Amino acid sequence: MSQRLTDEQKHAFLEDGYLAVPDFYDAEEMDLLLQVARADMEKTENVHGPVDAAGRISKLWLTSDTEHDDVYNAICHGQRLVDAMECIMEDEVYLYHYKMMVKEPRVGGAWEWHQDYGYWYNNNCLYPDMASCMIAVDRAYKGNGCLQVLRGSHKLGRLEHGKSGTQTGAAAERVELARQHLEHVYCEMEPGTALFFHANLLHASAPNESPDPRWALICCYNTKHNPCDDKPGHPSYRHLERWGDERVKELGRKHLQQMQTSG
Ligand SMILES: O=C(O)CCC(=O)C(=O)O
Repeated sequence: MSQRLTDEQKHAFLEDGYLAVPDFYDAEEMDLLLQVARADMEKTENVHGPVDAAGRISKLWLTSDTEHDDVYNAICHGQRLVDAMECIMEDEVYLYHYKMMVKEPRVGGAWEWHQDYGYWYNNNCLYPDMASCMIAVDRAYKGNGCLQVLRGSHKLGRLEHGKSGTQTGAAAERVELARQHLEHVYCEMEPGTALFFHANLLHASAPNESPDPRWALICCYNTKHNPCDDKPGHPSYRHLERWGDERVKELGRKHLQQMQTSG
Protein backbone atom coordinates (compact mmCIF):
# COMPACT_ATOMS: atom_id res chain seq x y z
CA MET A 1 0.00 0.00 0.00
CA SER A 2 1.38 3.41 -0.84
CA GLN A 3 -0.22 6.58 0.38
CA ARG A 4 1.37 9.91 -0.43
CA LEU A 5 0.39 13.01 1.50
CA THR A 6 -1.43 15.65 -0.53
CA ASP A 7 -0.46 19.35 -0.63
CA GLU A 8 -3.49 20.06 1.58
CA GLN A 9 -2.31 17.57 4.18
CA LYS A 10 1.19 19.03 4.18
CA HIS A 11 -0.25 22.54 4.51
CA ALA A 12 -2.43 21.42 7.43
CA PHE A 13 0.63 19.96 9.20
CA LEU A 14 2.64 23.14 8.68
CA GLU A 15 -0.22 25.31 10.00
CA ASP A 16 -1.47 23.13 12.86
CA GLY A 17 1.69 21.28 13.87
CA TYR A 18 -0.08 17.93 13.52
CA LEU A 19 -1.97 15.86 11.00
CA ALA A 20 -4.13 12.79 11.53
CA VAL A 21 -4.36 10.35 8.62
CA PRO A 22 -7.03 7.68 9.17
CA ASP A 23 -6.42 4.19 7.72
CA PHE A 24 -2.73 4.83 7.18
CA TYR A 25 -2.34 1.17 8.16
CA ASP A 26 -4.97 -1.43 7.38
CA ALA A 27 -6.76 -3.74 9.81
CA GLU A 28 -4.47 -6.73 9.21
CA GLU A 29 -1.32 -4.65 9.73
CA MET A 30 -2.63 -3.26 13.01
CA ASP A 31 -3.85 -6.62 14.17
CA LEU A 32 -0.39 -8.13 13.58
CA LEU A 33 1.29 -5.23 15.37
CA LEU A 34 -1.13 -5.54 18.27
CA GLN A 35 -0.62 -9.30 18.63
CA VAL A 36 3.16 -9.05 18.37
CA ALA A 37 3.35 -6.15 20.81
CA ARG A 38 1.12 -7.77 23.42
CA ALA A 39 3.09 -11.06 23.24
CA ASP A 40 6.56 -9.53 23.04
CA MET A 41 8.22 -10.58 26.29
CA GLU A 42 11.60 -9.21 25.25
CA LYS A 43 10.15 -5.73 24.96
CA THR A 44 7.90 -6.20 27.99
CA GLU A 45 10.98 -6.71 30.13
CA ASN A 46 12.11 -3.25 29.11
CA VAL A 47 8.87 -1.52 30.00
CA HIS A 48 9.52 1.33 32.38
CA GLY A 49 7.83 4.62 32.96
CA PRO A 50 7.89 7.97 34.60
CA VAL A 51 5.40 8.77 37.31
CA ASP A 52 2.83 11.49 36.63
CA ALA A 53 1.94 14.31 39.05
CA ALA A 54 -0.72 12.09 40.69
CA GLY A 55 1.72 9.20 41.20
CA ARG A 56 0.44 6.99 38.36
CA ILE A 57 2.91 5.25 36.06
CA SER A 58 2.94 6.00 32.33
CA LYS A 59 4.54 2.86 30.94
CA LEU A 60 6.57 2.57 27.76
CA TRP A 61 9.45 0.81 26.10
CA LEU A 62 11.80 2.72 23.81
CA THR A 63 14.54 1.65 21.42
CA SER A 64 16.48 2.89 18.42
CA ASP A 65 17.34 -0.66 17.35
CA THR A 66 17.22 -0.95 13.57
CA GLU A 67 18.90 -4.35 13.35
CA HIS A 68 15.94 -6.67 13.76
CA ASP A 69 13.80 -7.69 10.82
CA ASP A 70 10.58 -7.32 12.76
CA VAL A 71 7.22 -5.64 12.47
CA TYR A 72 8.33 -2.51 14.36
CA ASN A 73 11.23 -1.94 11.98
CA ALA A 74 9.01 -2.70 8.99
CA ILE A 75 6.81 0.19 10.08
CA CYS A 76 9.65 2.60 10.95
CA HIS A 77 11.56 1.85 7.72
CA GLY A 78 8.40 1.60 5.61
CA GLN A 79 8.35 3.74 2.49
CA ARG A 80 4.85 4.96 3.35
CA LEU A 81 5.86 6.46 6.69
CA VAL A 82 9.30 7.70 5.65
CA ASP A 83 7.88 9.41 2.53
CA ALA A 84 5.24 11.15 4.62
CA MET A 85 7.84 12.30 7.16
CA GLU A 86 10.13 13.63 4.45
CA CYS A 87 7.21 15.41 2.82
CA ILE A 88 6.31 17.34 5.99
CA MET A 89 9.90 17.85 7.22
CA GLU A 90 11.23 18.81 3.78
CA ASP A 91 14.51 16.90 4.17
CA GLU A 92 15.85 13.38 4.40
CA VAL A 93 14.88 11.93 7.77
CA TYR A 94 16.40 9.20 9.92
CA LEU A 95 14.95 7.19 12.76
CA TYR A 96 15.62 8.76 16.17
CA HIS A 97 13.82 5.99 18.05
CA TYR A 98 10.49 4.25 18.39
CA LYS A 99 8.51 3.46 21.48
CA MET A 100 5.36 1.70 22.57
CA MET A 101 3.16 3.70 24.89
CA VAL A 102 1.46 1.16 27.11
CA LYS A 103 -1.50 2.83 28.79
CA GLU A 104 -3.12 0.12 30.85
CA PRO A 105 -6.86 0.05 31.64
CA ARG A 106 -7.74 2.00 34.82
CA VAL A 107 -4.11 2.52 35.90
CA GLY A 108 -2.21 4.08 32.96
CA GLY A 109 -0.87 7.48 33.97
CA ALA A 110 -1.10 10.91 32.39
CA TRP A 111 1.49 12.71 30.28
CA GLU A 112 1.98 16.33 31.27
CA TRP A 113 1.88 19.09 28.66
CA HIS A 114 5.24 19.17 26.92
CA GLN A 115 7.06 19.59 23.65
CA ASP A 116 9.29 16.71 22.58
CA TYR A 117 11.92 19.28 21.69
CA GLY A 118 11.77 20.33 25.35
CA TYR A 119 13.55 16.99 25.98
CA TRP A 120 15.54 16.61 22.76
CA TYR A 121 17.05 20.10 23.06
CA ASN A 122 19.08 18.63 25.95
CA ASN A 123 20.64 16.17 23.49
CA ASN A 124 22.05 19.19 21.68
CA CYS A 125 19.66 18.84 18.76
CA LEU A 126 20.35 22.17 17.12
CA TYR A 127 16.97 22.76 15.48
CA PRO A 128 13.46 21.65 16.41
CA ASP A 129 13.24 20.08 12.94
CA MET A 130 12.04 16.73 14.21
CA ALA A 131 8.68 15.00 14.22
CA SER A 132 6.89 11.91 15.40
CA CYS A 133 4.17 9.66 14.14
CA MET A 134 1.81 8.18 16.70
CA ILE A 135 0.13 5.05 15.36
CA ALA A 136 -3.02 3.98 17.18
CA VAL A 137 -2.70 0.28 17.95
CA ASP A 138 -5.85 0.30 20.10
CA ARG A 139 -8.71 2.72 19.60
CA ALA A 140 -7.82 5.94 21.42
CA TYR A 141 -10.59 8.10 22.80
CA LYS A 142 -11.08 10.65 25.58
CA GLY A 143 -11.92 8.00 28.18
CA ASN A 144 -8.74 5.94 27.71
CA GLY A 145 -6.46 8.95 27.51
CA CYS A 146 -6.02 9.81 23.84
CA LEU A 147 -3.41 12.38 22.88
CA GLN A 148 -4.40 16.03 23.33
CA VAL A 149 -2.74 18.86 21.44
CA LEU A 150 -2.85 22.64 21.27
CA ARG A 151 -3.36 23.43 17.62
CA GLY A 152 -0.61 25.64 16.20
CA SER A 153 1.51 25.57 19.39
CA HIS A 154 4.55 24.41 17.39
CA LYS A 155 4.85 28.07 16.35
CA LEU A 156 5.49 29.22 19.94
CA GLY A 157 9.13 28.16 19.87
CA ARG A 158 10.65 26.02 22.59
CA LEU A 159 9.20 26.63 26.06
CA GLU A 160 11.03 26.14 29.34
CA HIS A 161 10.56 22.65 30.77
CA GLY A 162 10.90 21.46 34.36
CA LYS A 163 10.11 18.46 36.53
CA SER A 164 6.53 17.40 37.24
CA GLY A 165 6.53 14.15 39.25
CA THR A 166 9.31 12.24 37.49
CA GLN A 167 8.14 13.61 34.16
CA THR A 168 9.37 16.71 32.43
CA GLY A 169 6.66 19.22 31.57
CA ALA A 170 6.47 22.64 29.93
CA ALA A 171 6.27 25.65 32.28
CA ALA A 172 2.70 25.69 33.65
CA GLU A 173 2.07 29.46 33.24
CA ARG A 174 3.16 29.32 29.62
CA VAL A 175 0.94 26.29 28.92
CA GLU A 176 -1.96 28.15 30.56
CA LEU A 177 -1.33 31.18 28.34
CA ALA A 178 -1.22 28.98 25.25
CA ARG A 179 -4.46 27.27 26.33
CA GLN A 180 -6.21 30.64 26.51
CA HIS A 181 -5.40 31.35 22.88
CA LEU A 182 -5.10 28.06 21.04
CA GLU A 183 -7.63 25.36 20.26
CA HIS A 184 -7.42 22.31 22.52
CA VAL A 185 -7.93 19.16 20.40
CA TYR A 186 -8.54 15.59 21.60
CA CYS A 187 -7.01 13.34 18.94
CA GLU A 188 -9.42 10.42 18.98
CA MET A 189 -8.13 7.70 16.66
CA GLU A 190 -9.19 4.34 15.32
CA PRO A 191 -6.52 1.62 15.05
CA GLY A 192 -4.38 2.28 11.98
CA THR A 193 -4.66 6.07 12.17
CA ALA A 194 -1.30 7.85 11.96
CA LEU A 195 -0.94 11.13 13.79
CA PHE A 196 2.08 13.15 12.66
CA PHE A 197 3.19 15.85 15.07
CA HIS A 198 5.95 18.44 15.18
CA ALA A 199 8.59 18.35 17.95
CA ASN A 200 7.47 21.76 19.23
CA LEU A 201 3.76 20.91 19.38
CA LEU A 202 2.42 21.07 22.94
CA HIS A 203 0.78 17.76 23.74
CA ALA A 204 -0.42 15.81 26.76
CA SER A 205 -2.72 12.96 27.67
CA ALA A 206 -5.00 12.15 30.59
CA PRO A 207 -4.84 8.94 32.65
CA ASN A 208 -6.66 5.91 31.38
CA GLU A 209 -9.87 5.75 33.47
CA SER A 210 -11.50 3.22 31.16
CA PRO A 211 -11.56 -0.61 30.96
CA ASP A 212 -9.79 -0.40 27.57
CA PRO A 213 -6.03 -0.47 26.95
CA ARG A 214 -4.56 2.38 24.94
CA TRP A 215 -1.39 1.21 23.27
CA ALA A 216 0.26 3.34 20.61
CA LEU A 217 3.51 3.02 18.67
CA ILE A 218 5.34 6.33 18.30
CA CYS A 219 8.07 6.55 15.66
CA CYS A 220 10.32 9.62 16.02
CA TYR A 221 12.51 11.05 13.28
CA ASN A 222 15.22 13.64 13.03
CA THR A 223 16.22 15.49 9.86
CA LYS A 224 19.59 14.98 8.24
CA HIS A 225 20.48 18.68 8.53
CA ASN A 226 19.94 18.69 12.32
CA PRO A 227 23.08 17.78 14.28
CA CYS A 228 22.68 16.27 17.74
CA ASP A 229 24.60 14.19 20.29
CA ASP A 230 24.95 10.51 19.55
CA LYS A 231 23.32 8.76 22.50
CA PRO A 232 21.79 5.31 22.94
CA GLY A 233 18.13 5.66 21.98
CA HIS A 234 18.82 9.13 20.57
CA PRO A 235 21.37 8.69 17.77
CA SER A 236 22.94 11.24 15.46
CA TYR A 237 22.48 10.88 11.71
CA ARG A 238 22.66 7.41 10.17
CA HIS A 239 21.13 6.62 6.82
CA LEU A 240 17.69 5.03 7.07
CA GLU A 241 17.09 2.18 4.66
CA ARG A 242 13.63 2.19 3.02
CA TRP A 243 11.68 -1.00 3.06
CA GLY A 244 8.71 -1.90 0.89
CA ASP A 245 5.38 -1.43 2.62
CA GLU A 246 4.44 -5.07 2.05
CA ARG A 247 7.05 -5.99 4.70
CA VAL A 248 4.76 -4.87 7.54
CA LYS A 249 2.51 -7.87 6.95
CA GLU A 250 5.31 -10.18 5.85
CA LEU A 251 7.46 -9.52 8.93
CA GLY A 252 4.43 -9.19 11.19
CA ARG A 253 3.34 -12.74 10.31
CA LYS A 254 6.89 -14.08 10.63
CA HIS A 255 7.49 -12.31 13.93
CA LEU A 256 4.23 -13.62 15.37
CA GLN A 257 4.94 -17.16 14.20
CA GLN A 258 8.41 -17.07 15.77
CA MET A 259 7.00 -15.88 19.06
CA GLN A 260 4.29 -18.56 19.01
CA THR A 261 6.74 -21.39 18.28
CA SER A 262 9.31 -20.20 20.82
CA GLY A 263 6.80 -19.43 23.55
O1 LIG B 1 1.27 8.35 24.86
C1 LIG B 1 0.88 9.44 25.26
O2 LIG B 1 -0.25 9.62 25.65
C2 LIG B 1 1.78 10.64 25.26
C3 LIG B 1 3.06 10.40 24.56
C4 LIG B 1 3.94 11.60 24.56
O3 LIG B 1 3.60 12.62 25.02
C5 LIG B 1 5.26 11.51 23.97
O4 LIG B 1 5.69 10.41 23.63
O5 LIG B 1 5.92 12.54 23.83
